[in-house]
Amino acid sequence: MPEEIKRVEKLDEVVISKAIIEGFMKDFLNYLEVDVAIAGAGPAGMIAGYFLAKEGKKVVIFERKLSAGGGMWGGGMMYNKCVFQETSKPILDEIGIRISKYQEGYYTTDSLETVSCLCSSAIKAGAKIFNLISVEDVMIRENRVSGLVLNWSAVSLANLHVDPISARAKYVVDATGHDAEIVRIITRKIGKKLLTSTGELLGEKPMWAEVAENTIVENTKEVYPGLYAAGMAANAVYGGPRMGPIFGGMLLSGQRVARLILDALG
Ligand code: 48F
Repeated sequence: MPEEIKRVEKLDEVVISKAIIEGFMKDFLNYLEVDVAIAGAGPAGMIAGYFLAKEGKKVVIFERKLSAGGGMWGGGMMYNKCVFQETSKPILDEIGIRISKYQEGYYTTDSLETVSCLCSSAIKAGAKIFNLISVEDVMIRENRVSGLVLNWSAVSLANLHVDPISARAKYVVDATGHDAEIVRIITRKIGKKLLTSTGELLGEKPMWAEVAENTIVENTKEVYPGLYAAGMAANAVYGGPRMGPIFGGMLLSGQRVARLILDALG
């Protein structure tokens, strides 16, 4: 005898729609005023969100794309493995990402497992990720970044003329990767006012994994009052090289930015 299939008494499409809209609006309204707003849900942004939320801070991450994870999904040249070095192992262990030792000092992970664990850990720690939303500008008050200006990514994709809305934050993190999009907005609109040697964005240098993986952590700092750069954006701002498909520096940079902001928040 086949098992009896349990039937749900009633399913109303409009109730389903209301559940989505009301649930989303509740979240969205709640996260328009936060301790930390992060642009970009790549590895650096998500791990920063994880460490900040873990300490009880109210954190929101806005991600332009449908999926979080940035440049991690494809490993190196679409071979879906990520490489990590020894120093990043404690973070991988904390997040519960399984690692394989390749040789002394080199570990590999499955890139899909890595992204999903980072994303799930950040969210479970309390960071809220909104996907499909692009940061298109910043708010500045008294020479300090005080929030992000947001629009649906679909608006720019469709080239629509639609005004954005704004979210206020005590601190903002540019974790947008190679393009350092939020820092570029400052240079474009405010001029040579960055906390770099020239006041300008110094630009990413050619591939050199060993140097890049160290400088990325040093370069993770305040770029303009109220605005920090993390991940590849930090090397782009301070003239560090790229490192290719080794990802430990991204996690260490995300952890460092969280520590710096936790100190600043007091
Ligand atoms: O590019 P991405 O993964 O940056 P990351 O965290 O890590 C870099 C590595 O993936 C890799 C590397 C390692 O060797 O060099 O590239 O520094 O993630 C950046 C995320 O930010 C989103 C973008 O879609 C991606 O998911 N993003 C970029 N600009 C915006 C944005 C924006 N203006 N608003 C919202 N999200």
